[in-house]
Amino acid sequence: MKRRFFLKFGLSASALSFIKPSKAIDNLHGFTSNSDSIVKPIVISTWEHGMAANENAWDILSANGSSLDAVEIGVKTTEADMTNRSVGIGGRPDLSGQVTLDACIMDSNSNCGSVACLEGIKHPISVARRVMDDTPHVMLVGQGAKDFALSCGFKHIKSPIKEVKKEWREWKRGNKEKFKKPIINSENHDTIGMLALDANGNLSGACTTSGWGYKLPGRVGDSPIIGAGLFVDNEIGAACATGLGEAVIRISGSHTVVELMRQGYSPQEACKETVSRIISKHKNLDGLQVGFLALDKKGNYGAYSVFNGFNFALKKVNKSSLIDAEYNRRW
Ligand code: SD4
Repeated sequence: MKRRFFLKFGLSASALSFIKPSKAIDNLHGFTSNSDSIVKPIVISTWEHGMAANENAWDILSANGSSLDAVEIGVKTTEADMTNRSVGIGGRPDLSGQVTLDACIMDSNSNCGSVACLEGIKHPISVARRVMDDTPHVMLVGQGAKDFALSCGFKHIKSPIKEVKKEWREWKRGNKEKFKKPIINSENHDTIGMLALDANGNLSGACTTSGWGYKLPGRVGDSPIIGAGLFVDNEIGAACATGLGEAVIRISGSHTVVELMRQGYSPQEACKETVSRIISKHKNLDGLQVGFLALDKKGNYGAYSVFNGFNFALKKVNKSSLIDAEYNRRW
């Protein structure tokens, strides 16, 4: 039955790739909109914790600050929340009990910085920004990322925190097998990805996570990988991903969303088509939740996920809301 459904969907997914974008291409880069009005500033971010993160980002955006500062300050809110089990030091550890963090940031000039498998630093997003601002590199990992962070003055924080250690011990007792798929939407799916368009019309994005809970030590997900967990092209739009990173990496998810917008897809259509690609590449969708969020140059936004349950936070002038994303199927 499942296979039949997959075949059926596979067909509709490939058919979808031939659907013409709903709006006409109106310039050389293929950026499209039916309206000339631009909604800015605006910030959107993944999951409910995005509400608080957006508020802090908004403080920057509403004061004419840059989208780059806004997304960094915004996601730091979630990183600092020790009750959040999927972002920052309070996040779930790997199989060996160590919390390792992934983060990246990208600005309107296509500058980007990233850290992966970083341990013991409270704000990986700010380390990623320092990689971007202060080094000729894009990505630092593991001990190298940590040494760099310490050399920049970031303090080492002992992790895992007590509560996380306790939860890990309990998890280990109940999970004798070496490796387990995450439970959709209730485990491991709370990465914060944030996209902002500032008053000057410039886009930036940030993404930060502790990754797949109880992952194999050394595992890196999509979140610190430019093009997978996050991508920004200031001519077109920005996108970020949440969910099972392996599936996102396989199709360079966020880059795909932005490239579809370049072809004229709306942010919503681009997220939907990218989810279709993920679905068409996986025979078994068990545990495979992925959600995409996108924002274009005119402040249009969209989101779409494989399964129900994904939501995102939106903040613009006179509006702050949590929105349920559309999805392909019910979990
Ligand atoms: C990862 N994509 O490490 C991250 C996890 C995530 O919402 O997004 N959770 O695969």
